[in-house]
Amino acid sequence: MNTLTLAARPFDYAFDPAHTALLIIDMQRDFVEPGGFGESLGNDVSLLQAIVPACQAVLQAWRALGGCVVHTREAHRPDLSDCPPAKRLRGQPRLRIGDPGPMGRILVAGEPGNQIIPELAPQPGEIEIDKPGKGAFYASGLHELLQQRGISHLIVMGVTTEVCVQTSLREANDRGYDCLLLEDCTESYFAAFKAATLEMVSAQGAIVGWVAASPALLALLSQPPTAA
Ligand code: C5J
Repeated sequence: MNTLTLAARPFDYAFDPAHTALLIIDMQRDFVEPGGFGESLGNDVSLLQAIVPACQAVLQAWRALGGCVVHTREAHRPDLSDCPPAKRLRGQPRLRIGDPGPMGRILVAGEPGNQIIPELAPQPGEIEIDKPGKGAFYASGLHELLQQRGISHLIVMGVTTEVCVQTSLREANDRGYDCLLLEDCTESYFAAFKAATLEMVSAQGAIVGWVAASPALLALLSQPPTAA
C-alpha cells in the first residue's frame, strides 16, 4: 500500500497508484481535428487541441510508474445497430453519425477519424474501450475490467468536459470509484460549460469527485517513494 496525497479541491485526494487507473476519455480525431464529429456539430475543434501537451505529460508519467491506463473512444458499429435513432437524428448537424466525412464515416469504429490522436495513441497492454454512449461505463464492460484489476480510483482527463467526461465521472461515482478530474487536461467547446462542470464535480464535499491541476500531480508522482 503506497498511498499518495494530492492537494485538490474541495480537499486532499488520497490514492494508491497500484489501485488507480488513468482514464482518458475520447481524445479522438473525431473531436479534436477538423472534419470529424465535433466540427460537424458546428464547434471550433481547435479549442480542444490546447490540452494535448498536458495530457501527454501525465500519460508519460503514469506509464513510467507502470500504472493502469484506459483509453475510450465514442464509437459505433459500422451497421449503427448500437446507435439509437434518437442520437443519430438529433439536431441539424452538417454530417450525421455514420455519414462519410473527410476522415471516414463519422463516429464509426475503425474509421481514421475515430482513432485516438497520435500524440496519445494507446500502447500494447493498455485498455481500449469503444463506447456507444457518452458515459464510459454504459454497454462497455469497463467496470468489470477495472474490478478484475482491483481499481478503486480513477484519474480522469479528456473531452468534452461537460459531455463524455462528466457523464463518465458520474457513472464511475455511482459505481464506487473515487475520481479526480485534471482541470488542465480536459476541455470543452464552451468555456462556461467547462467551468460549471469543475464546480459541479467538486461541490458539496466532492459529491462527484475531486479537481486538481496536472503539475501538482506530476510533482507528486516524481517524488521518491517513502519507506513503508
Ligand atoms: C460529445 C464527447 N461531446 N466525447 N462527445 O458528443 O464528449
